[in-house]
Amino acid sequence: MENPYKQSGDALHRRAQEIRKKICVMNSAAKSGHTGGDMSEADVLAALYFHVLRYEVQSDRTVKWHDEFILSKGHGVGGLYSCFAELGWLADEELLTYLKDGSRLPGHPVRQKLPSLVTVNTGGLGHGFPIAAGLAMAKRRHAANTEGSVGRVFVLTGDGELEEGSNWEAAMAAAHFELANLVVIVDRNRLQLADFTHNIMDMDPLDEKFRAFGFEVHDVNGNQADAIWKLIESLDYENGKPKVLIAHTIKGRGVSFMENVPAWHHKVPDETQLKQALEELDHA
Ligand SMILES: Cc1ncc(C[n+]2csc(CCOP(=O)(O)OP(=O)(O)O)c2C)c(N)n1
Ligand SMILES: [Mg+2]
Repeated sequence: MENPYKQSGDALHRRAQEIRKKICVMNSAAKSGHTGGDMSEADVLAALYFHVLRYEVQSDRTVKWHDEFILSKGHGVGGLYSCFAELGWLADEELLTYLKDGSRLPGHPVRQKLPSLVTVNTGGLGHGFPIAAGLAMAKRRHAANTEGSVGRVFVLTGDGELEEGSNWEAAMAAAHFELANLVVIVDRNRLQLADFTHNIMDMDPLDEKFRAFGFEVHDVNGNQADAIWKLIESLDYENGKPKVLIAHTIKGRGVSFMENVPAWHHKVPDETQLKQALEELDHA
């Protein structure tokens, strides 16, 4: 099974920008959402869904996954819904139901609302990575039992999220069980809810921490979709080592007045700001 798109270059970059435009429109309409974190992860999502992840859209429009993705930073669900809309799995009009009563699009990903699209319900930070480790182990066993190829598991965590101790228990286990098919991607935007991570809980040197836990560590420009898929395609998934990609990103990426501004964690654009945001995103 392959990725059905395998997009790269400008086409892939435009996907990320379209995802960002949808985020701005959706959050603005809902008058709520986590705009900054949605925007920082857009290139990672574009690289994964439009190039890396191996899946098949079946005739009944459900998706069969060979690889899996877990959005551990579940508050970044606006990015995920917008990516689903860019894939044609959700209509743009449905994005406007975000956070409304009865909508399939609540404020965190819910599998029961979007079966086959959402792998695991997240939102309480610190759970996606441990679940991803278990899933990576299950995929390896399944492949051994069926003599099939091993599916990979990708999990996106926030950098603030890594303050949750459960992540480090999962890291220890992932290395111990040699989960070479597990790829943790850290959205390293250096901001969390209210301030910069180094003011709240400094976690540098993050690379050395992961290395000490037994991970293979890679740094990547997390706002460059081509750099992300190229790195992922270059990895050895049979070397017994779980991987972490420290994806250096900018929170609010793509819109000048949102970038690196802590308040945009939970702010949404008003009408004038939305117009400017869409213009900037169209021209970059
Ligand atoms: C266990 C838990 N504690 C607190 C929160 C509230 N919360 C939502 S987002 C957030 C900040 C997350 O920062 P980070 O992981 O860096 O995400 P990003 O910068 O990508 O938005 C917090 C504390 C939560 N969702 N779960
Ligand atoms: Mg962050």
